[in-house]
Amino acid sequence: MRKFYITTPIYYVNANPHLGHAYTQIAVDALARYHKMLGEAVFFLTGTDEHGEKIEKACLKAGFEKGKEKEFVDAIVANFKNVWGALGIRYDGFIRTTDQSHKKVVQEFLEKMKDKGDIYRGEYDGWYCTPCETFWTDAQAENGVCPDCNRPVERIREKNYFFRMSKYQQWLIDHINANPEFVMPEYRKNEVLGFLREELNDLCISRPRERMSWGVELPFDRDYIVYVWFDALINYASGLKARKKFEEFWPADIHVIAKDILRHHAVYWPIMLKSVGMPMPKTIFAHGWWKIGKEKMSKSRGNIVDPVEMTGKYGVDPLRYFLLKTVAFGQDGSFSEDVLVTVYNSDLANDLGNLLNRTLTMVEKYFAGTSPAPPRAAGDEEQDRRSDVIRDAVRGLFPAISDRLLSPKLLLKEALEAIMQVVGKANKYIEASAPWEYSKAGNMEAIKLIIADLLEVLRAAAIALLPFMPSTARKMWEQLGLKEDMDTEAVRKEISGTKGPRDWRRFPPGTKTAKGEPLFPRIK
Ligand code: ME8
Repeated sequence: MRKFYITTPIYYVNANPHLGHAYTQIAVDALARYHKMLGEAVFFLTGTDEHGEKIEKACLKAGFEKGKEKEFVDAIVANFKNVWGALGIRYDGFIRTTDQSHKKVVQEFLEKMKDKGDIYRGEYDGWYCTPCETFWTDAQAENGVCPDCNRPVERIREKNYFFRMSKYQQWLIDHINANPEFVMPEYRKNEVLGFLREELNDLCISRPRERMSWGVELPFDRDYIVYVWFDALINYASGLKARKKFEEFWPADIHVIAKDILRHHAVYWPIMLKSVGMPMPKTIFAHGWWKIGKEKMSKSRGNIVDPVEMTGKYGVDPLRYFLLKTVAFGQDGSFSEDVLVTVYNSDLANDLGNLLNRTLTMVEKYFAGTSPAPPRAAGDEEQDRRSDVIRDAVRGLFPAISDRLLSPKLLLKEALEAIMQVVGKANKYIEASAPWEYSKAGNMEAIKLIIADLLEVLRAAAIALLPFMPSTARKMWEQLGLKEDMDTEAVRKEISGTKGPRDWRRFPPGTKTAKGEPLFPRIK
């Protein structure tokens, strides 16, 4: 059985999650669900990054004394888990960097690196950006601000431990060039190769305990705490080890992140793995940012959108759909509630919801709520031709989805577009076929053909939507009256898209349909 290991970043717990975090979760959830449907062994890891100066400060600011950090982070982690639950995120592992099992793995990594001669002691004299938890040189932090977030940096002069990254610079360049899918999308790969053109500095990987004590101790010097990014990146290994899944799932197939943490993932992380002799991830995929106007949505800017508030207003699946359908994965998007409402009304209420509603209304009207057996032909050549076009569209749907979702480009938007194109074609098919005219002319064969075709489209669309809008897909299935369990392997695996005659006419004739409430009532 093929295995598929996919991860999200582990988020800082200095505040509750916002829409940007929800975006990564939803995208990874959809991909993990898709791979599970294919019958692969899937592990989806997420979690929280709980150490470091930023969390320590947030904790003090929230009124918790030093030493009470765990109480503070426990409360926020509980909120993260609640939000993921509310958004229908089904992860397989949740790693917290405060887990004992994680700390142990971090220390093992450091011991190995030390043994290899990749760690040495020196003096750090440079800048530090606490919001980004990142060290910068004089040249990088020109004018005293962080080149990533533009906030003031702090001068740090302290004895510390360093990791010999420079030793691996050429190896990393060669690895990226030899593995074109290692950093995706391609424009991000070029960005990484761009910063690898400059000489790589060794990385400071510790903080003296008297300056910053909230973290994992260096195993070979208890006066020091591991640099929080070093601690955090190792979650991808410790998260599997804690669940005894390491042997089965290592290395990651895809680490999904946003572009703000590309350098940490595409430079530090591979070099750390190389140093300890572990296999490399296949792909590091950096998606774009959700912005408000031109500004990145972030806690510190205070321009955040609460995903739970959005789902309260519009529903979980519409939010999932909107986030994945309106922005190509990799690009930035500008969030606007007005656009969300427009997309909801046009795609979900008018196209998808309406197709289900119209079709089931016709099943009731013409066939007393029982699905007709498709006739061989409509007794009208033009109608037969239209029917063939719809058949081909449905047959092409699952292959189109696998082309897009199995592509290293992770074409989530395009996969949803493929589904919505078939839905759009089916709505047009109703207009072009005008069953009400056949009814007047007494051609019931044509009506049977049209309805059977539409039910076929809806059944396929429900399966195709499962990774993206799981509860909508189930509601569609229920209203279609389908008795097969959607969770059986036979049904779920249809999505893998082998072409052939069995892909068509899977809707059982004689099915009692169960038209219900509209899936997506229009929003005024
Ligand atoms: O960076 N648009 O944690 P973090 C899109 N702990 N995605 C966004 C976003 C936005 N406006 N804002 C946040 C950290 N994200 C580290 C990671 S991993 C070993 C350690 C998402 O809480 C996106 O996935 O700042 C981004 O990479 C992540 O949240 C950063 O979360």
